[in-house]
Amino acid sequence: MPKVLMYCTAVCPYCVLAERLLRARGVTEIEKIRVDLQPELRLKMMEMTGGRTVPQIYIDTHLVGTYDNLVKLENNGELNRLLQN
Ligand SMILES: N[C@@H](CCC(=O)N[C@@H](CS)C(=O)NCC(=O)O)C(=O)O
Repeated sequence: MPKVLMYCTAVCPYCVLAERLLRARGVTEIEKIRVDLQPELRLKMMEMTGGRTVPQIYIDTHLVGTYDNLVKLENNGELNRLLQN
């Protein structure tokens, strides 16, 4: 199972939805980076992902980005492929 990393905050419905979908696809470990607790990491997140909102998700080195992007991958079958690597 590839490494899954998620930039998130404490109160974030899209982060909850993203985690739910990832867990439904068999992901057991998600490294969470709480950008609300560490504002400097939000800056890093914005630099790395080009996104301002949370969640921002990586599957290994693949930048998924937002929850919307995660759902797109789910709908086109790419999510399972990425998680099988
Ligand atoms: N379309 C985005 C929506 C993400 C979103 O709105 N996240 C909220 C938290 S749940 C956020 O980061 N709000 C802060 C902001 O807009 O600056 C997605 O699919 O991830």
